[in-house]
Amino acid sequence: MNLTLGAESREAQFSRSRFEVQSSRFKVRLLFALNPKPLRSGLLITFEGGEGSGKSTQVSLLAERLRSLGRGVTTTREPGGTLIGEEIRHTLKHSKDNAAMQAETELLLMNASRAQLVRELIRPALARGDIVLCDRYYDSTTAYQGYGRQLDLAMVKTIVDVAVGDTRPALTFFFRVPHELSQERLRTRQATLPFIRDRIEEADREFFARVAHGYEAIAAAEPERVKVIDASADVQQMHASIWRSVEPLLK
Ligand code: Z5A
Repeated sequence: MNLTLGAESREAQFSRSRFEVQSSRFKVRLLFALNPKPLRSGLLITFEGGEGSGKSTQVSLLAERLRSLGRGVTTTREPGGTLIGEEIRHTLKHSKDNAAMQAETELLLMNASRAQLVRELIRPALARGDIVLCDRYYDSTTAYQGYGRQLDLAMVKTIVDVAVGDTRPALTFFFRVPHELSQERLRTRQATLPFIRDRIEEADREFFARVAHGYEAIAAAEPERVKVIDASADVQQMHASIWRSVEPLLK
C-alpha cells in the first residue's frame, strides 16, 4: 500500500518537476523577450592631442572602416556633441563676450557639456552596442585646464568624476605632434575658410607647451589605455597604427 502510494507520489513529483522546468524555461524566454540584450557590448574610444593633430580626420576614417564591417558607430566631439553642449562650445570658444572667462568657469563649462553628452548620447549609444568615437574627452580637461591653466589636478579630477561617472574609455589615442607642424596644418586649413575667432587658441606658447607636457604625463601614467600615435606621419600610416589597436577589441 505504502509502496503504491510512494510510486504514485514519485510520478506526481516527476510530472510536477517537468512542469516546473517547462515553466521556468518559458520564464527565461519571456525575460529575454522583455529585456533584449545587445549581441555585442559597446566600446568607447577617445581621441586626444593638440589642435590640428588630425583627430577629426582619424575619427572619420575609423568610423567608415567600422561601419563597413557592419558595426554600429556613433561619432561625437567635445566640447559639444548635443544641442546644449554646442551652445556651451560657442560660449567657450567663439562668443564675442567670452574674453573675461576665468579658468574655473572654463573647467565647469567643459564638464557641463560633458555631463550632458555622457547622459544624452554616449551612454545610450553604448547600451545599444555601438562603438562610440569621441573627438576629445576628459583627458583634454586634465591637459588644458589642469596642466595648461594650472588648476589643482585633484579638483579637476573631482569635477570630471561628476561629469563622467563610470563612463570611461576602453582605449584612448594620444596624437603626438610638434606644435609648429600642427600650427602649419591649421594655417593651411584656415586659408580655405572664413576667419572665426577662438578664445582658447589665443593662449600663449607656454600654455600649449604645458598642455603637451600634460598629455605626456597622462600617456605615461596609463600606458594600457592610452596609445601614442605619431601624428607627423601621413594620414594612412596613422590610420594603420590606430587599426592595430582597435581590431583586437572587436569581438
Ligand atoms: N578643450 C579644453 O580646453 N578642455 C576640454 O575638456 C576639452 C576641450 C574637451 C576644442 O577645439 C578646444 O577645446 C581645444 C581644446 C579645448 N582647444 N584648443 N586650442 P576644437 O574642437 O575646435 O579643435 P581641436 O580639437 O583642437 O582640433 P581641430 O582643429 O578639430 O583639429 P584636429 O581634429 O585634431 O585635426 P583635423 O581637423 O583632422 O586636421 C587638421 C588639418 O590637418 C586638416 O586640414 C587635415 O586635412 C590636415 N591633416 C590631418 N591629418 C593630417 C596628416 N596626417 N598629415 C597632413 N595633414 C593632415
